[in-house]
Amino acid sequence: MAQEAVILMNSNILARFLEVAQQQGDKPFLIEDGHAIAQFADLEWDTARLGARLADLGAGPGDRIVVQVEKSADNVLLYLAAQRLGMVYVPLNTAYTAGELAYFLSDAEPTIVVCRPADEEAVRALAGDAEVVTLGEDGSGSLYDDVPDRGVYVAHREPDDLAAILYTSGTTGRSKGAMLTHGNLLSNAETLHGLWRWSSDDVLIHILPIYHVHGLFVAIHGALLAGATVLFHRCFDPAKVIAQFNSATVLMGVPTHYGRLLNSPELTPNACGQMRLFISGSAPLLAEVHDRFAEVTGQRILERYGMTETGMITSNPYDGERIAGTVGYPLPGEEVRVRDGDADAAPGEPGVLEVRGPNVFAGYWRNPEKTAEEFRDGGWFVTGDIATMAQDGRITLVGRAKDLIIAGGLNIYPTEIEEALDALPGVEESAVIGVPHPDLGEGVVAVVVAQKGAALDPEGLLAGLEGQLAKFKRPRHIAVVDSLPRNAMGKVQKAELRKVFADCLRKP
Ligand code: MCA
Ligand code: AMP
Repeated sequence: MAQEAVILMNSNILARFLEVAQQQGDKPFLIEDGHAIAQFADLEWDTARLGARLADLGAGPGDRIVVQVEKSADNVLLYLAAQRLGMVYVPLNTAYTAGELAYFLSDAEPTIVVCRPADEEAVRALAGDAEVVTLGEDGSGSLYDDVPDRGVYVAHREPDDLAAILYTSGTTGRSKGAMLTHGNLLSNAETLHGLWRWSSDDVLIHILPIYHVHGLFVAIHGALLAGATVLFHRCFDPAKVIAQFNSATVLMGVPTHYGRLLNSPELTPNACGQMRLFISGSAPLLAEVHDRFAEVTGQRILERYGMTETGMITSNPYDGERIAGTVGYPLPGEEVRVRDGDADAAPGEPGVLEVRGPNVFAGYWRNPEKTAEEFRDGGWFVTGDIATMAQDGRITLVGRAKDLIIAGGLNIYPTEIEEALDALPGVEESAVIGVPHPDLGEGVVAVVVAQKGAALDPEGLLAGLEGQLAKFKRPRHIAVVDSLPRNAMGKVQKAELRKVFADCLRKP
């Protein structure tokens, strides 16, 4: 009886998922190319054994596990096994270079690092005392060596215990690790479960990477909490996705995905079959894309807004009007305010959006100064997004207080690229901006000034960045100019540069 009471009170998010999984009989959890690659009925034992493997590697509750591997069913199981053991999961973009990885490893101080087999040597050189194991996209690698024939129990976790650290860049300084608790993740998943009417009859088409909040938490958690089957895609092929609209019900993507779907001849009024919900987020969805999608398919995309630090914050309504260019209403249980200085902005007037609620993270890992900077009294987290709130509470994002580029749903901080460029020989200074890109929404442009007497060319500069920055951060256009425009205070006028270079990526 005492044992049962402890299990009931366990706030480990995996305990909740396993309860749901137990009710799904022999239904598949993940299907890829028509084949079941994971079953709900196997989740208990598979995660128990893999959890035991992690325990054998010396890990326990609260220890970090850094994971930089390709998307696969084993990667999903590894995530769940880490939760089972009460570990803190730290997923990394597969595009990060060794230089970027070195920082994450030194900051997170993991007990275990899981990397791609081809990266093993380089990772070992950076991993210090951590155990390094490998996982290939076909399930190969040393992680699965010596998986014991015994399992571990689901570790007891309190709502405030950490479940994950997700690194997010900032306008200044190095990336910060956003600490997300079991309570954060479960509350957001439960809210979205009700709001978007998830049920065990749903079938989710999963096209996102599983190292960000969008693909891992919003999508995978949504399916696990509902007991919904996932059609698993490792990369995005619009024709393959459209072909599944007859057997699926929900799709989540970034605006680039919807732009590419619209450019596919396969997307026709009859193509949408069983689909009941198309969700977009992570970057602004152009009204034109929203309207064209509705014209072609008869369905209005539901746009929502969120952040790594907070999970989802607002959503257009399921039943009410989904208005293009707006991100809808604050989620139930969360409070949102739009501030102009120290006061609430008037309805319809722009200000910085702040949010408070059970979804808001526990702060930045080992960085109390940054945490303090981004919170106001009373637990309000300052998002850095500029928004308006209509009289009825509907939110429209109108800009960003932070110097941030979002390309294909991925955040890119100009400072990081400027610092890398400025360190190259012959560079006096640089300014990095985002300009409209037809596929990615925004694309990176670098404007560079050469030191006196130095000759710079774009190819040489790109070659200089090779291996330093993940490829998605590399400028798609580099202009070498005599000087940067500055205002009276000497500050570079990026708005001016954005105007000058507005059209340079229109034809990729
Ligand atoms: C790939 N490349 C990119 C991007 N993606 N460049 C800029 N921005 C990008 N987003 C580059 C690669 O480096 C490569 O360069 C070339 O494009 C082709 O790479 P490939 O992998 O084939 O690209 P793709 O398949 O066309 O990928 C585009 C994509 C992908 C499907 C839009 O970027 C993607 O999955 N984006 C979603 C990211 C996401 O999940 N964001 C959520 C985080 P080269 O040819 O030189 O090698 S935000 C979040 O979680 C918050 C909470 C929220 O609100 O959701
Ligand atoms: P990240 O730091 O990766 O979590 O990205 C969060 C940022 O993505 C937010 O602060 C917004 O600037 C942006 N974002 C997320 N969803 C939307 C959306 N629907 N429309 C516009 N921007 C969005």
